[in-house]
Amino acid sequence: MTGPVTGPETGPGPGPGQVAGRRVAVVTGASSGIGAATACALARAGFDVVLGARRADKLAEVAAACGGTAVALDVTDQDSVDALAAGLGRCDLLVNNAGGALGADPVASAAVEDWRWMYETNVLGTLRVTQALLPHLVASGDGQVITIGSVAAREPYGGGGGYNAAKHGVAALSRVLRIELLGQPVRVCQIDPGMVRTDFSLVRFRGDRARADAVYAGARPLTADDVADTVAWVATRPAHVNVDQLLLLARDQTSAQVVHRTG
Ligand code: 8X3
Repeated sequence: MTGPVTGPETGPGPGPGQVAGRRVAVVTGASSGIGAATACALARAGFDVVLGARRADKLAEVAAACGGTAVALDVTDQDSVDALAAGLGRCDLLVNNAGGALGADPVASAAVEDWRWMYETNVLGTLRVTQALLPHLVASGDGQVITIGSVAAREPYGGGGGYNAAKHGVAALSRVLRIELLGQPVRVCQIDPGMVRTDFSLVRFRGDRARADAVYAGARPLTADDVADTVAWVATRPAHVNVDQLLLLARDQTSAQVVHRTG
């Protein structure tokens, strides 16, 4: 995931309507997991990558490993997002990856604060960054927004309440954006992964390692690199091709809670 960049020295050549020069990709939540792997995959694909996240030390490590630029970013803070946008000379691709789940409690007893955190990071965070970078994306002549959703954006499941609501919100935002940008030189894609082995479940279960491991027990989940590879594929289609929505599941998973396990 975080190996040195071995890809081309120059970015993908300018297509019709594209601004010349190396293309710039911004990845949020890039200090670990899918975000970190995506930043490195895009660097290998020839993008200049700007990595945003709150954890500065971890972020600097990942940025150094993939030859990108680390920028402290809190998607729940408008000033932080505005500073990111103001510091960019250009932006051709935005990968909205920051977000996550907190808790798996039933609706009857879930903490409103957990729901608020999920809504702030997933939905409003995506809204803030997208709004802030949209002028750059339009100006690039061939912009693209790729948002990391979830199978939870498509299927409700018991205990998924707050995360389901947040990811359904993200999905609505992404689809509406696609409609509203018709006629503009900006593609919009939502990639919905299922089970991916990252810190996602550890965060969700507040550091309970046994509970987090149980999510993946006996199955072969996707890796962060699998998702990153898909993001890079979407980002390198020709400018007239818009992959609108993509559900990405492990072979061992057919829906949110149907997983084949051995042992
Ligand atoms: C994570 C997938 O099924 O845990 O986005 O909600 S799930």
